[in-house]
Amino acid sequence: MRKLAMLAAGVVAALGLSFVGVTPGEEPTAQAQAAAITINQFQYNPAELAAKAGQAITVTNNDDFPHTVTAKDKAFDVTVPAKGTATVTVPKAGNFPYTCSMHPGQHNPASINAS
Ligand SMILES: [Cu+2]
Repeated sequence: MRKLAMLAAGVVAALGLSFVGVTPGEEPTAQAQAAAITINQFQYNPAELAAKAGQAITVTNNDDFPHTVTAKDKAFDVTVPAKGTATVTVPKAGNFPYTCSMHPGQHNPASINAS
């Protein structure tokens, strides 16, 4: 009987710990929302992306050939392999129009607005 009581206490303690682990205030909701760009048939989507300066932006290329995400002012210049992904980081706040250096003029106008 004493063993059973100790076992029950252990279960309660374990449950108590797990409840502490899921306290809403401890969830990482304060972090910046994930930012992402998808390239489909030469189209950057979304055409205008809001992000934070320094935030990692995942770019997914669904096309069969590589593209780039190249800021007009060269603040960033990333090649995204065919059927692959790359990460763009905007170094500072501001509005950064960008295009693809491999197919200039063939992509939709796009920009990242970093705050
Ligand atoms: Cu391109």
